[in-house]
Amino acid sequence: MKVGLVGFARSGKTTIFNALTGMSAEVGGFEKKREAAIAVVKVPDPRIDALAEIVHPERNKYAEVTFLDFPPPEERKTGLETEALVQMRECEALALVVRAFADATATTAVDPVRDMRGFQDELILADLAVIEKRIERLKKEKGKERERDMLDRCHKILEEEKPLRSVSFLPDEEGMLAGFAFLSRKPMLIVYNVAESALREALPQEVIDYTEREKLLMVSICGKVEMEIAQLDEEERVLFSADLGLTESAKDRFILQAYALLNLMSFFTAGPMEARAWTITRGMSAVKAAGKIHSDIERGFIRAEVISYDDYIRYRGESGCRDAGRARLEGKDYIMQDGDVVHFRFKV
Ligand SMILES: Nc1nc2c(ncn2[C@@H]2O[C@H](COP(=O)(O)OP(=O)(O)O)[C@@H](O)[C@H]2O)c(=O)[nH]1
Ligand SMILES: [Mg+2]
Repeated sequence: MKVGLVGFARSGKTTIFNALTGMSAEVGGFEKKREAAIAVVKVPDPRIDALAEIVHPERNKYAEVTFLDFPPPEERKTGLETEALVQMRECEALALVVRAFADATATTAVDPVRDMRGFQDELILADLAVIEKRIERLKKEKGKERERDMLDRCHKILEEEKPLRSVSFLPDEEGMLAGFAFLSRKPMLIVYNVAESALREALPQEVIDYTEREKLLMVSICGKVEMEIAQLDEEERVLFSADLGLTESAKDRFILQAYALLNLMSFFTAGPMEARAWTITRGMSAVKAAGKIHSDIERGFIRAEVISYDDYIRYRGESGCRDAGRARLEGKDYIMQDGDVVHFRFKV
């Protein structure tokens, strides 16, 4: 999963990036770079460790999230940078960092709702530009009425200052839309970057109202504190976090919300080689899930041997589950459940 950290300059993107990844990219810098910094983190999942205790695999493989930290737009220039736009379109989700802490060097007062709206507008403008260019093109081409109609409809929605995320499309439109990778259509998580002094305070009502109205999920993080925590060693981290009343790290909370936002879940494979988590969308069928591992397995799919996670742990692995009658054979259309431990049978 690829998540882009976006937002206005000095909202704390790089600080949050460091908090989430344990990196130490330069904070407060006005990077000359135009491309995003990239880091990959493992998705913490204690279920993998529990499976490994039973099968003793050679290695554990966790799911991964790639974070991109976007540089601020060039000063005096409006709009998003072309280079950044290309990378943003490749992200599966955006995390909009909004500043809710006072900053002596900031040129504007703290106003998260203004910033959320403002950035949303940037995304809408970027999408409008793409649509207008494409519509011009299509005027010179014959046919493609379906695409024309769809783009006209998108144009209208955006002109009303609404993101494409807020409306639903027909399945064949979804197919046409995919190639455009519209930014305002991407799932977006709000990262509310609070001041250390406000860690225990309730969120302002207007922020709650706005995110509810726009149906946006939000995590509240104090970037500065979380970055310091992420850079401590394990033992100090536990002590320091407990002191502040933080039970889960920013990374854990963020990833949980990102999974919810993208409607994701994990299934597992466990054997002598590895215990491994695979991330899929909820509601996916067994045959499609098999394709996540390898297209050959999807093509030659015969059946899936499925054990629910709880049973796997209770009966200490596969043979125990078989003896207890807890190992199931499922067909192509079986809907995968979170935590399923699976063996796919397939012909080559
Ligand atoms: N007080 C406070 N300052 C922060 C917090 N997060 C970031 N900052 C400061 O805000 C400034 C901009 O942060 P940076 O991460 O570089 O923002 P970016 O431009 O969005 O990447 C830096 O001086 C940070 O130290 C926070 O949670 N609390
Ligand atoms: Mg930065």
